[in-house]
Amino acid sequence: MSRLCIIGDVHGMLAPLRALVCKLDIHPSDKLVFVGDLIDKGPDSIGVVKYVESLRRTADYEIVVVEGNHEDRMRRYLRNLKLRPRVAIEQAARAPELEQFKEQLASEGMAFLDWSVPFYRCKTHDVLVVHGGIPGTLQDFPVSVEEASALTGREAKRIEKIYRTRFVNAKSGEFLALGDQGPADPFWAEVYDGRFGHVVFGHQPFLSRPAKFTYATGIDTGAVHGGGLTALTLQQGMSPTFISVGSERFTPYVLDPVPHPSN
Ligand SMILES: [Mn+2]
Repeated sequence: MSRLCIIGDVHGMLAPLRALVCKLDIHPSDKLVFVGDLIDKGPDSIGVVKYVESLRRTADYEIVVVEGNHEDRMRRYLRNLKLRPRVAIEQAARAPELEQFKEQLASEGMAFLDWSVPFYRCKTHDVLVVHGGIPGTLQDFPVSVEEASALTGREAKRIEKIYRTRFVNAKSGEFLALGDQGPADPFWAEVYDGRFGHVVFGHQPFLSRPAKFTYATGIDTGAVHGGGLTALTLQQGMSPTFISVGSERFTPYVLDPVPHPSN
């Protein structure tokens, strides 16, 4: 029976990633999916990308990388360099790691951004994998990655919120930028009604153990903050299983923690 293995935010933590892939013992009929944010914050982003690319070339199972807000930021930077160089210069001034990482990618000849996808829907296991979350105002979800890539303007902007949704407006369900939330505004997964199926997501670290909501599961256990790296494995007819490995703290945990759902 095939398994779907979904790995949380790696953020340049190569050693835990290698250990977790080893522990997962992935078979040819399985599929390995990343929730995004392979890069930034941690010690070895380029090492992680190299490892994932080499797995993709050599492993006998399929690998999918869903983009996180950090991949999205890199992609925007590369696009701006071509189309709006002045904006790219401003971006690089704020975040010098962008230019450095671009150079590293180029010298390694790596193109993971060309094959990463904005989301992943698995019919067999009936889940939708996104990096961040689903704002309550999102009424339709693209049926395919192709449909999503063809979106422009407002429609594209609306769907791009899935990379970075955390809190949503208590009344309207609208996306709130980090820091704009008030005490009454819920974390998106607390109020998500399951309209696009069960969602597996990263982005928001739930230190040391994954978070199970009614229609969503958060699997970023904060590898880069010392909380370990976690995979969720799904297999038909079996209960979902979490498999984790420990990690050393590289970056302190500074976000407002979201309370764990009671389960
Ligand atoms: Mn993220």
